[in-house]
Amino acid sequence: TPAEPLEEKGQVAPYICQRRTPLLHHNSALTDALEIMAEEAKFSGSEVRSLAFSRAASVLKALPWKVERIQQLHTVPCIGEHSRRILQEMLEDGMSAEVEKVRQSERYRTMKLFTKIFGIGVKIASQWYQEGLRTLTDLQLHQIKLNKEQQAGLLHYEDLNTPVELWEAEAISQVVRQVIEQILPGATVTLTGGFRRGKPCGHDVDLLISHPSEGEEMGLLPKVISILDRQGFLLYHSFHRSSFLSLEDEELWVSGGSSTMDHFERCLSIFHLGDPAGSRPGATGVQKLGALWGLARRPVPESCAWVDLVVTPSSQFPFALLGWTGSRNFERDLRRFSKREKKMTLNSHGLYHLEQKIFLPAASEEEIFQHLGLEYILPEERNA
Ligand code: 8DG
Ligand code: MN
Ligand code: MN
Repeated sequence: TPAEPLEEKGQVAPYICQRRTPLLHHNSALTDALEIMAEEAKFSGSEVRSLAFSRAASVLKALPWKVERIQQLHTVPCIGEHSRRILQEMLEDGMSAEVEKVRQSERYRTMKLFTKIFGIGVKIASQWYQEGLRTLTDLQLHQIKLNKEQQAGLLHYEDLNTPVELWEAEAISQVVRQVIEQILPGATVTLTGGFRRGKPCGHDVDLLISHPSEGEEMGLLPKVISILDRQGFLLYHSFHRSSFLSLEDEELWVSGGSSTMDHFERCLSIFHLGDPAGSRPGATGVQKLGALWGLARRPVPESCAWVDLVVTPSSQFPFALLGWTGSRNFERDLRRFSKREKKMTLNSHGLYHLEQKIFLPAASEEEIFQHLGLEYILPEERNA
């Protein structure tokens, strides 16, 4: 039986996956403040505190009205004491001294700078901070050791931290589509991640690749990457297993024991985009794509973006689509809801009933929501 839409009863549902969270909402000043606190908590190594602030921000994004007084939040779930205190400050004074102090702090600013280098997490960043490092130049001066991914992240720091626009994401999808069409006709390339949720820009491009007949997609990724690389589109790439899986999950979800390249389902790459002057957003779709093709052969990188390429067999496609569309907050609660409320394990490979010990197949995202007894939430409503 499908769940009742809670919002019709004037209540706000406790799980993010039971709520509709639009991209544009009525409480940005408040959610920005809470998200800074969430980030700061993460920087200090407190995941739990970070999650609490993040959940409080998410619930405010789902409210179809602007919060004016703290009393209005009386029946709204997921707002802890600390969040409430900050919201009260914001509502009464128009700003929160605590949030401002964080925003200005040297530690917060430095941690933000360092964690924006791809592959640098909180642990390494705070180590550097403790050693007295403060700028990207400091990293070079101290000849800090970095792995290949981090080096690429640092080398292209400015470009990679410049948001990717929708038209660029679409042009990249089109390039990948054309390459794949040569190797495996009928294969599909779907733009997922934030762009599928209606965001006009993002930090990367998430592409999901599949083929309607199961098994055809095997071994596709290395071939695609090698062609893209040969054509000069890639500044960097590395293959990964689909993460998010614990070792025991791995046995459950990933069949076939081959550990060859064929088994890598994901490739993280930096795509070369050409210079901004040659690829103006005003141009038509074909012109843009042409500019992209033409400029990509230039020797000097002018602009680039992270591209996440993921391959999925068709039977897992709806699960991968749901898993890679995000947002991260939405995904986290979807999995938490499945486990806690339905005794099911959900990931981007499938849905498993822990008590009945069966996999629940699905031909669409809608069917996955049905299995979970949840009302369907459109991608545009998953911006938690
Ligand atoms: P943005 O890039 O526009 O800033 O936002 P986004 O598209 O929502 O964020 P993202 O970091 O690109 O993540 C998109 C979704 O992909 C997110 O819901 C989580 C999911 N995801 C990863 N890494 C992995 C992974 O290794 N395995 C699986 N299954 N999902 C992943 O980001
Ligand atoms: Mn993304
Ligand atoms: Mn991504």
